[in-house]
Amino acid sequence: MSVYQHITSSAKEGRKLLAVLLDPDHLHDEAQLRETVGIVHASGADLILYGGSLMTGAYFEEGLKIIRQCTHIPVILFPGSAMQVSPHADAILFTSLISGRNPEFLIGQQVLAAPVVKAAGLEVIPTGYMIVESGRPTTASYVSNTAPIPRHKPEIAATTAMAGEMLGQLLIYLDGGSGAEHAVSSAMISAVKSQISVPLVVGGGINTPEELLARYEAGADVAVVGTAAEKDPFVIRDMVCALKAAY
Ligand code: 1GP
Repeated sequence: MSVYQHITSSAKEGRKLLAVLLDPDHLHDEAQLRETVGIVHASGADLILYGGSLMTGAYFEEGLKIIRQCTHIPVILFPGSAMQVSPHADAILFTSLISGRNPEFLIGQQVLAAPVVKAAGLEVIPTGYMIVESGRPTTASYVSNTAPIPRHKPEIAATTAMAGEMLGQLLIYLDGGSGAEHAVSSAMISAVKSQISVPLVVGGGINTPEELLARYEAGADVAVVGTAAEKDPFVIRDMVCALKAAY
């Protein structure tokens, strides 16, 4: 089964998925990365996303190989730029930043990445990526030089997601950005979910099992947790417990 089939069949059956985002810029100590991945693996998380908005170190490929040694959880690249492509992953979120109006992140980086992605033989998951204002500027919004969707405008998010699906995107990713002060609101998640038929991914600022369940309740099919897992990987164990008890 492909990674995308796994996501769609889970969404159809109402099985919520938990994805852990590992950022090579933050986890560049080998011992720490091995320990984190070991805990994520033992916790029973469903997916690993790998990538970041910046790439300050040269640790990308090395880190990916270590993750593969430590777990069989599918690894999906979540690249901040065309530089973050590797054959050592299972799939790639081939994102277009549809909430923004910066051609570089709508199509520019994708043109540069396309031949590399093809040569890598990765499973490609076309993804409509939307950044949502979350209380303070995030790296994703700053680096992409785009205005996030206003937090209290669910209708803008919903119509943007509709357009993304009509353009052929197979996933919609609503992201408050890494370390978001406020996670994407339930109102926005349910507004988007009501207008699309492809699976919905939600991330940014989800730090507790309660915040996680609220995102699923509102309509997220996949929730992404990064910063909280970097601070304390055991939070993933607590989140998986809460998820299993609720669904
Ligand atoms: C960021 O959605 C991810 O792109 C995860 O965000 O680091 O806030 O969990 P956090």
